[in-house]
Amino acid sequence: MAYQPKTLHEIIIQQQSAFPYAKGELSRLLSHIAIAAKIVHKKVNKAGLVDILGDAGNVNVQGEGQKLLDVFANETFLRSFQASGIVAGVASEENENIIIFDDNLSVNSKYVICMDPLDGSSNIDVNVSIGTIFSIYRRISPAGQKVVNEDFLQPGSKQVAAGYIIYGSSTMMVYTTGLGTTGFTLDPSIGEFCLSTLEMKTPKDGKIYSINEGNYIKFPRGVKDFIKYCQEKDEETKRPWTSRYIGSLVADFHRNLIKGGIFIYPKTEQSPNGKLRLLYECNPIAFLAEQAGGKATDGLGNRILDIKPTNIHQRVPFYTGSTNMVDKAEEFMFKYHNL
Ligand code: P6P
Repeated sequence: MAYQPKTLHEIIIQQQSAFPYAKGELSRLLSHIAIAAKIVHKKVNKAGLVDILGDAGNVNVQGEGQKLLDVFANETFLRSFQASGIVAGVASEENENIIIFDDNLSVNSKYVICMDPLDGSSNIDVNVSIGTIFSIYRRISPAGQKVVNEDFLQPGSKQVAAGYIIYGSSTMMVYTTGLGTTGFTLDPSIGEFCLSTLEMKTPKDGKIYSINEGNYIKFPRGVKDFIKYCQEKDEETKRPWTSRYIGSLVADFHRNLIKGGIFIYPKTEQSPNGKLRLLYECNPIAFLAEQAGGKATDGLGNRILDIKPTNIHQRVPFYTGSTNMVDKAEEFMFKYHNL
């Protein structure tokens, strides 16, 4: 039978029918994201061949050196969002303040986006998988006016959609609109994201723990004890578990989503809120994790999606993945929490 892949567009339309009042704007927005993703895919895949590697020579709001590809990805997604006429503004990891689209179409549109245009960029020059992470909300300020910070400071539970693109051995787009977590793989021969898994489900248990053990001595006691727990021999829980950490959130999360596992970026004395950003790393990943049957908390029982943001770049300790593994890690954290 001829190759008849289900494309991203077909699935979006199919899922849109589950939203009786949807006018197709969210569907069109997801399609615009896919177009920008294909443009970034093309650049990332040529990174070693064209003059796009290395530093852009400036520093972003996080104080991190900006890579040429970071800047290219940020500009590509921003241009695509503005061209869509469906987005009123963007909070990007690469920009200190929110980006307001004040053209006639955009200022009347109802969606805002939080994004990390190219997460894991320190891995760009060594050919390790990197990713784009996005999170979509309905604005709360009235249409017709410029968006304001409050439009972006909504709890993650208010996301209407979220997802990531992982630029790896293949380029995949994984997203949710609240109807489960769905995965697509880019088929470069036809330039389309084609359905890989309609409902991605993460195992309740896993055998992979992902954490930067280089920071071990700075970890809270509960995290140190959990790491030791992972390394002890135990027939029933099939320990010792395997340590896998690539230093690219999207790649670490994607592996654990499929195989089962836990990803932890905890607080330390120096970084009391950890490193990962709530709006455009933790909230979208948490939405995807929960939609796939997993869990995402701050390590002390607070659901990531319930946290009310106060700053667009705020950080939060992040524990996500297989439900039973997150629960076990929290058991160790609670042992010392009120001491
Ligand atoms: P560390 C990449 O810079 C990133 O934001 C995430 O993609 C990744 O999980 C984390 O930082 C890695 O941080 O401190 O372990 O290098």
